[in-house]
Amino acid sequence: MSAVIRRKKMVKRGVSFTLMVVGASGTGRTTFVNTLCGKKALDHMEHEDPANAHLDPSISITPVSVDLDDSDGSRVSLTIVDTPGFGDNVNNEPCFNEILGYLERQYDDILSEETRIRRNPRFRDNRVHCLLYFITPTGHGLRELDIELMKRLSPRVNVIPVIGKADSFTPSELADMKRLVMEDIEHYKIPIYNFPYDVEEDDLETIEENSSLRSMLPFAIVGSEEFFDVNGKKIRGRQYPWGVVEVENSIHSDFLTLKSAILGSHLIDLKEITHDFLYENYRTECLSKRIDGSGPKSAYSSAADESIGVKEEELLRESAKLQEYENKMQSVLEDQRKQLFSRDSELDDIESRLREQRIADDASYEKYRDNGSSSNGDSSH
Ligand SMILES: Nc1nc2c(ncn2[C@@H]2O[C@H](COP(=O)(O)OP(=O)(O)OP(=O)(O)O)[C@@H](O)[C@H]2O)c(=O)[nH]1
Ligand SMILES: [Mg+2]
Repeated sequence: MSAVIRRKKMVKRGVSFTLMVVGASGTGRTTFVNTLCGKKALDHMEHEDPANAHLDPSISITPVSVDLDDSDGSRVSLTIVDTPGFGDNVNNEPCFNEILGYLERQYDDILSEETRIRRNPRFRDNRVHCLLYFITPTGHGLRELDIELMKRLSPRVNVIPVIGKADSFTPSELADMKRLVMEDIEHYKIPIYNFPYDVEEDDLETIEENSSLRSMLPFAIVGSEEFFDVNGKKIRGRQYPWGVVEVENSIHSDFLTLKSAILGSHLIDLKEITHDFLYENYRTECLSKRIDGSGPKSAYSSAADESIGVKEEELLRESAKLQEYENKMQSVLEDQRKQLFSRDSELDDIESRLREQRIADDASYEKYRDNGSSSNGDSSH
């Protein structure tokens, strides 16, 4: 089945997709999500002091699900995973680990589900199919923090870099920023999702579409939760004294291109890469760690241990059942033996009574015979 037909079928039925947004505090993640969903899917964090936003203990990773119906009748059941924004000059390790840990836990869940003897029919696959990384709009390419985080996350998830609040750049600044970011990504060999294509195998349309999307990386995003009147039309945008930046206008931002790529044309590809490549790599890593016995207790080993545990439990249950059956049979045998024993003693009784009877009968017969012979003798005289 061609990818296009499969995509159409899945989109018609309503396809599920999980998107994660990651970036420094205040880069516009929440605004973007609400723009993408066309409604207030997420609330903005209320930070007492924005400088300490990343330290807020109440921030935890909680996925939110939204059903998106497109005008063409397709439906996407979208799960959004917003992550805590991190800051500068502080220890970002807990925040990084939390994000990476979340991604890996979803793989662990699949691993243990795959090795279970009895599958859970209500199991939910929560793997993240795409991660939008909000680069801090500094104008100077990537910061060390951005490089480190993208490098660590890319082996686990399809990372698409975006520049949030892109309206803070002039067009030439934005072009420079995009170029610097891509140079850094290449230089540090960060394996982002770059709309892969194969010149030998893919059709011309796919090659053109993907190379055009690749040339737009990182996508320049403008988000807004407000609408304004532009030439009599209600437009989602950001109002400035000199005019309105229109979110869905491709001259003003790449928002619409990104939206139609992740929720439409490349949705299936992102899901397939997640399953066939990223998850498969994770599985292999866990498996080889288990065989070597090296490294920390891997997710696979815990999945396999769990599976062994389940098998042991089942064996124990079976053996308890057998023991119960054996006990039952023993008591049936015992009953039958008792019955046989009591019949034996009944037979003995009858036998001894018969024997006594016969002795008594013999005695009376002899008495009778003796009496008979003496009376005969008398008559002969
Ligand atoms: N200029 C401009 N400002 C934006 C844009 N998107 C969001 N903002 C503003 O930036 C501020 C932070 O936006 P949020 O969406 O809350 O950012 P966040 O990344 O979710 O922030 P935290 O969750 O607090 O880390 C808000 O004042 C937004 O109005 C944008 O595209 N352009
Ligand atoms: Mg937010």
